[in-house]
Amino acid sequence: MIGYGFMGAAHSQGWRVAPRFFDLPLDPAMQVVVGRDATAVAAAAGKWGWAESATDWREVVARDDIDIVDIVTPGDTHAEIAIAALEAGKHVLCEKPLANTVAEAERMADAASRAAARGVRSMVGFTYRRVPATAFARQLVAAGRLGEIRQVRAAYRQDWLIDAEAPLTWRLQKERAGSGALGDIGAHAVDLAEYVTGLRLDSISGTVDTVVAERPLMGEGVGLSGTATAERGPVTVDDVAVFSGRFAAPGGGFAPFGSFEATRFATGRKNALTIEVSGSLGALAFDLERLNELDFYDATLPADEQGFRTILVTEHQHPYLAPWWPAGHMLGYEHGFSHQVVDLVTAIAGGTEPEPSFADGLHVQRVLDAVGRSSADRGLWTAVG
Ligand code: SOE
Repeated sequence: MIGYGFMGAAHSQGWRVAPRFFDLPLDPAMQVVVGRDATAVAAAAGKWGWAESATDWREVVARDDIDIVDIVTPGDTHAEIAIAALEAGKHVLCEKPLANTVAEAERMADAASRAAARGVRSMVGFTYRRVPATAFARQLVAAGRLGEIRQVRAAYRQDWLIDAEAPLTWRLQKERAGSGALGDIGAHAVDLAEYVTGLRLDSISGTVDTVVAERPLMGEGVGLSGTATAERGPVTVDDVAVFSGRFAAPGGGFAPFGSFEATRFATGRKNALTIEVSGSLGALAFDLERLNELDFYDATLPADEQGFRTILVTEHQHPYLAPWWPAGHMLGYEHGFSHQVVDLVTAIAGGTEPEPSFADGLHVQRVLDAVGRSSADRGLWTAVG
């Protein structure tokens, strides 16, 4: 695993726990975690259960005893590490968003395609596809229970930046993160909307902006928080993104509408990834802050029986649930990372292409890029490249 911050902790939990609950066809060994600070990454290895720690990712990627490279670094290093690992014949799991630019994502998708021809697999870490409720939502849509999809509303709302004195972390610096709320959490909203509905966005009209233009520079500390210093620096990414989209018309019929929001200034919303899908026969609604529940509306019921009802998605019949607990005992944010390990290891063992692929990640990058281009041009409707 390359990196050891917040996602490093979440991925470590997934690698360690998945083989203990799921009968995996291969047994992943948590061999080495890599970071620039030798002392800090050695401590991370001890804390999260990695056999070794190292500071040179190129040396680790070249090792014969390494089969999978899990990239959990900020986006500015995804392309270099992923392409080197794929060319070294290693399977790659890369955190979202795939890259900081479309050009980088195109090079990564190309490397992944060439590697796949040699049986080397790759996946992007959009873990919210692996929440049982969203996987079940996709099943309901695919089974036709919503009929023709007309509208999709997806938002990812957080509020960890409403304090203007919160420090300038790497997520607020374009050269490290590529974009702000748009790429960090807007990417999740786009991927989830397309995963649940099976639709693909092909045009965008949007606007992005920065609410707080400069912040205190970081002292020690990593990740989302950290301590502030007296010096200040510019925020070079978006804080809020709002955009509309049209999905490619399935079967040449009506091109469904999409409404999207990604913000770190939604006061009171801590990790509210929400989606609502409106169809001709029904609707569904999900909120990550209530991740064991899926609200479902069946418009085919007699009028006096209609209404949104909450399905508790904890039955063994539901996706991913069987190896865990009895109904009603609930799963959490961390379980999606175990499910990600299950799906990746199963695909590697079975010789199939994991999803979402780097090509899927490139498509999301093109959607994000279209939002930025539209915003720079008065919100003009812009094709997804
Ligand atoms: C911060 O916005 C963050 O950690 C994202 O980077 C993650 O992708 C998301 O899952 C939770 O929030």
